[in-house]
Amino acid sequence: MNPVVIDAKENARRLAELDRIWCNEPGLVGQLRAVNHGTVGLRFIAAGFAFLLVGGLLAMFIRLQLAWFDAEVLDPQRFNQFVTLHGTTMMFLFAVPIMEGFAMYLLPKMIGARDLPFPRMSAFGWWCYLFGGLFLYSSLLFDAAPDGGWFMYVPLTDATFSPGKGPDFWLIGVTFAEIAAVTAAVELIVAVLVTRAPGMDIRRMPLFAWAILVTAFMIAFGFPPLILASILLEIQRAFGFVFFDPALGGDPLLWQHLFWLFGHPEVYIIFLPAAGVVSMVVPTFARRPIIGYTWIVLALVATGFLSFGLWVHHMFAVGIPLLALAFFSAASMAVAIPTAIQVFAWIATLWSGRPWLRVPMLHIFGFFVVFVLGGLTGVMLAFVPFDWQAHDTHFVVAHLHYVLIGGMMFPLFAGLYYWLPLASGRMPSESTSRTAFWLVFIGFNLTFLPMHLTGLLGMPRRAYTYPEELGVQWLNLLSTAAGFVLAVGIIAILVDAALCFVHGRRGRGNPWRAGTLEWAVPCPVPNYNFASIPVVGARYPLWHDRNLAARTVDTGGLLGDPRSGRRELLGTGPVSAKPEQVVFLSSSSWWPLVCAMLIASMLAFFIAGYYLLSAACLLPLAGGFLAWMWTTGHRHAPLRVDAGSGLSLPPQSASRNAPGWWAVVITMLIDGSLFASLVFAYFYLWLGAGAWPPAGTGDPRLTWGSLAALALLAACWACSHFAGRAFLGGRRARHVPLAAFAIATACAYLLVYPSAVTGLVAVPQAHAYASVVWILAGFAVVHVAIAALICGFVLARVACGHVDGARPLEWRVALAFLRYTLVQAAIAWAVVHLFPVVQG
Ligand SMILES: [Cu+2]
Repeated sequence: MNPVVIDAKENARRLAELDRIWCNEPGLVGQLRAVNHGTVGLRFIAAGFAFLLVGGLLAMFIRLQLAWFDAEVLDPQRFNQFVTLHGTTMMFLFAVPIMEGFAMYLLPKMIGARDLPFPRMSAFGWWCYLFGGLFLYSSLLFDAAPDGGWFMYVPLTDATFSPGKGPDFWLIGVTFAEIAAVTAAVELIVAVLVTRAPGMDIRRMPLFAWAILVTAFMIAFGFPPLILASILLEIQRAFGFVFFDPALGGDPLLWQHLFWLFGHPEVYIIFLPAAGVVSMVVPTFARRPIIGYTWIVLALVATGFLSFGLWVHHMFAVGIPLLALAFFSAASMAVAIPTAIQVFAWIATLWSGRPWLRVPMLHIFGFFVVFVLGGLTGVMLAFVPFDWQAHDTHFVVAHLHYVLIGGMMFPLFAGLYYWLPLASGRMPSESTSRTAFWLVFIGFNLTFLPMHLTGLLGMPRRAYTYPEELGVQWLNLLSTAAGFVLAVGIIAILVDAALCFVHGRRGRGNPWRAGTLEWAVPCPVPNYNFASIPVVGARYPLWHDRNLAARTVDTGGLLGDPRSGRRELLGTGPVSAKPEQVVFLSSSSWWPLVCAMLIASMLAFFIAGYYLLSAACLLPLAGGFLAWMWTTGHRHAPLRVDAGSGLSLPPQSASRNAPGWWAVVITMLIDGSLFASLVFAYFYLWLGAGAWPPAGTGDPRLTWGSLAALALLAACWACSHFAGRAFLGGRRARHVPLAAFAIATACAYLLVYPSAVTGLVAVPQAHAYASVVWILAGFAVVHVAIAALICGFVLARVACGHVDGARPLEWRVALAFLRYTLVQAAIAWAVVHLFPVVQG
């Protein structure tokens, strides 16, 4: 892979052509259609900070109300609404999306890629996030803001105790915004796996990329339980199903389990990217490679696993068996170990380097102090007796703010100041940024340190006021006053960062003399990042090879010649990072916005109670997605593409490790986690139920209808299997009818199965058993329907000549998804029809 020498005139022509291919279209229309990772990433960051300001404003009202006993700044209901919206905003609309924004903006630059592998999906995710957030806040306009807490515990939030629309706004708005988290998870995992620069094998990946990889997997397994819980609760509220109603076999604790199955990993979903930022900033300012790279990677992975075993520590007070308490208590303490490993590695790196105390480093020191304090109170709370003592007091409020603000916000600001010169091409003001840091640091500690004390003195959390006898009013007044100092500091940082884009001193690229690849892009950053894809030979490529940055503006290397006229990405092997494929990306498009708007109208109709209108939106939505898929990528790519430097590679449609293939694998993991949560719900309810199935549904489980449905699933599998073999063998005359027959059997299943289930449990509202059986069956039916639709789509693609035996990507994707849904439907069948028979 030797670069070719290009003369200056040709180089300039190629750079201009690259710019033409990768730039957004001009004007407002161009902004609405933009899909570039730089644009979308900055949008995520901007929207995240906007939501931070709104959530912070709510916090200021809360603090004013608590400043003195018996204050009447907010009435109790408003107080609950503000507490709910504050928590929800910070968790769902600020902490997670903004880190995804950082990842979307930085990751491709860091791993030497030109864009993320699914640019339209990133744009779509951003619109969903924005609309979801606006949904949540629009509840204030209808005077129907949710007030059940950010954890939305039932029965407080069911139709009996919250008859208004508040919980609906929460459940639907948050789930809508979650689409962004899930799509970003798919996108970021695939980007890290197959679009790294040649030579960046897994031992050379930047630690931020590792952190994002682990985080994205955690999102893939952690968010589905919450999404499922939200869907179940919304179905209970809208249609009277009874998953959480103990009078009819349901269990309110099911909500708590599902919620914290998400909620605890969520803490690490927020913390790990921040830890990744720290691992990038520390070596630069210590001016030496990080110490303990492998240990940090292992710690990240270990944290990812351990964090899923901890959810019950949020439920120590609800009445859990003692053995389980002991296990979750020990696990909660164990998670301190991988975190401590990372902290030691950072400190060791600083110790053995020559630390350079600029503003990003100040925030890192703030992080060390605050996060270690928060970690200590976390270990205290992991002791069950102490947890019982401090439960639902302001001690917990103090702990969680120390962990989350210490663990996330200080690293976030460190990263903001660290990468600001990269994004803006300018330097922030040193004096303003230092002052702002001290305001934040002092304001934060004076706000939350006293809360440990007020909590131990017995001040309950989530209560809108407290009695004078508690004697905590002076401490609360201090907290409130300091809270405003903190707010001023944060606003100062955001204003400073925004002004930097306009008034900052013009810098050269790489002002901190960092060693990682994102600093190799020229300044200002071109839309295509790298004129030719860099080849990496070390963990800190810019320290290893001093000419690398200069070479990235030369078009003599990989993908330097934009002769296809399309957006191209280099695909590499997941472990070795050897070049494997040329990935053709989509450019600007209306479809992400159109699809997000269709979903928004569907959900708006649903909240308003117009269920038929809402269902009617499904048809245009499916059309929108099909049109999107039809116009994706490069439909006539040749079988070999000249990638420059004498390298000829297949396009993604002919490659084994195509991004689309990995995307469907990850999507199946996410969907499988959703399905597993549902099966968990079934068995959880079974464990708590007296009779399962309850009296009155005692028909034989193995009806003819249900057996026929199973037979149809098997027939569909067999046909698709033989169709797949015929397709790869190029025997089209056999493959098309077989595939069509597979689709036909799937459609027959869709007709037969619902009636078989109706025969088993007629009324879903009668009992939790009936409710959960209906959802399991519905889940299988919807999935098989989608799989059939996708298979039909691919058959149409085959007919148009976009897909064939030599370029089988879409066929492989459709077949994998079909088989996955068939297995899933068979498992659902076994749970619904076989399990009651087996357990007698
Ligand atoms: Cu936790």
